[in-house]
Amino acid sequence: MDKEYFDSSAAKIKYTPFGIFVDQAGYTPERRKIAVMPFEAEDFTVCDENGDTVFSGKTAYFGYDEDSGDTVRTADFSELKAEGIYRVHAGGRTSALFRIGGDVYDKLLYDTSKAYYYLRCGCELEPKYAGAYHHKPCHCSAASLYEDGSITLDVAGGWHDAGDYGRYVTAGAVAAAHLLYAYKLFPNAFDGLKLDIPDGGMPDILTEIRYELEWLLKMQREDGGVYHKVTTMQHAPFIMPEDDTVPLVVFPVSSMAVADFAAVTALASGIYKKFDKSFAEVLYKAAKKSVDWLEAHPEFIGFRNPEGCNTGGYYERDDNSNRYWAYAEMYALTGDTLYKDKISAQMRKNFSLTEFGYGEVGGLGSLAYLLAEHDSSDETADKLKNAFADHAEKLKKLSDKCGYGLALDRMGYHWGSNMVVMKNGMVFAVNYLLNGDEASKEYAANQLHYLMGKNALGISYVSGTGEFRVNELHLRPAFADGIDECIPGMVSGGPNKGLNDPFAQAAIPSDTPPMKCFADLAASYSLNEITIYWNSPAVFVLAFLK
Ligand code: 9MR
Ligand code: ZN
Repeated sequence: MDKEYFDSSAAKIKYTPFGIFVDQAGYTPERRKIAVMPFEAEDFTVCDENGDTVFSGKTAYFGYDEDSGDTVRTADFSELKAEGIYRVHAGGRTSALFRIGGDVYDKLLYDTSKAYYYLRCGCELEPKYAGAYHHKPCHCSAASLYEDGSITLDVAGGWHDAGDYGRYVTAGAVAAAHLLYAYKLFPNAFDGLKLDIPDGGMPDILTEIRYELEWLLKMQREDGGVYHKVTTMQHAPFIMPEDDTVPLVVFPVSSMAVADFAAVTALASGIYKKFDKSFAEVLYKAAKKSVDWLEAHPEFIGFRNPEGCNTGGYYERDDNSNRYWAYAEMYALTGDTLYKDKISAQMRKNFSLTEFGYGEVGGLGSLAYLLAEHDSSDETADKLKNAFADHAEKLKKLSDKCGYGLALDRMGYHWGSNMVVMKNGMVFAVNYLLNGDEASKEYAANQLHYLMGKNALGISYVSGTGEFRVNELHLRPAFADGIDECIPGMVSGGPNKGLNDPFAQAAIPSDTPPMKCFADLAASYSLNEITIYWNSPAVFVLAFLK
């Protein structure tokens, strides 16, 4: 892709100047604090901003860590609770700066949430809200139907999906759902959170999610079918969004899109009721229409990119988890036991009940069911709670055998592995909330620590936070705007053992251990892209930990 843009950057990979790896966003005072070092050293110290030693201790030998190929030691300074700015030192090496404080997640939650505003499509990003990253309205022209080019639709709005300018219903519904659940479960994290976006008369996070919901509503057909995506036929070059003016195409309905749409609009209806009754009603009617469409169309209608189109496919092999999620949200919203039967029927099919992915959405359905009213003898509820508990126990084992505390199995180091990392954080958070498992809280924090720098490359995978952090993200406006500092709050896809693009292959030897299969290169879409559904599980985990 666009090789000429990137040739110059391929040699520019930066490696961390630090030898000891910590969470560069910092630690809240009560949380465990463990630095990791891939070298021999018996003693370590923690120094404050003035270089004064405030803590000293002995390192612990962990041993060989398979995923990184490192033999590591850990330095536990959990007892240090005083607010301040610090570095860890050992064996002549140091860590990046980090903070201890009750408010360490404030900026990160702000940034990762504000990221959605920067991804808005179909409106101007005003300097007042976007600062240096402002740009003119983009992708506002009418789009034509792939199936009949003479029919045009207004589908302006929503968020750009990722580094590209496509807008995809399943991806958008799932990202919005992660954010809506973050709000629903942890409202205190958002009630006072001002995102510096146009005011919508409700908590800013809900205003921002509404921007996506309004677009989703435009993607629904009169009969309840929902179009799979709207994109150009080919990905745009690395230009600003307003300069991407080739025709927009609306692609056919898929049953995954219909189901995810029904689910997220039902979920949203329940949440927005408190702030805007008529919007909640619009959402409910839309959800109902699509869930009825699902009933009328029991067969799976998948999606394949037609010839000549190279934008995202978001293929799925079946729609089992999607339909489950839709019925569960309708049940949660209406209490109608009709949906309970449909949920049971769906549960007899084969899919995970605890996944929070963009394709496998069973975990969202389970969450909907568990948060809905049901009596204490409800067997389905027990089954779902146990499924989350089992999932969390498996993840704990993985975390315990990783030198960096990461709960990722080998298969997890694929394209967008950081989504898996944060989804695992979500499973821990849910297990804490629904099963009262205290230990899950610390495990969830550990997944965030990894994301923020406690990893084999010592890099913070979120733009704008951390002394050594990603900055060359595969994100069209961030490349085209000519501004050195990347738009903040963007979660990079992260290590990908598959090295699925030529730039990754050129930069990284194929025998590299999975946790090190990463480079901060704008060219590499399989390592360093961003997406709306990689940010959203991070927002969820941050809201939980805050
Ligand atoms: O996130 C998707 C990743 O899991 C897949 O491996 C990859 C290849 O199919 O596609 C990713 O999704 C991309 C989408 O199709 C278009 N927008 C950018 C997404 C991230 O690269
Ligand atoms: Zn746009």
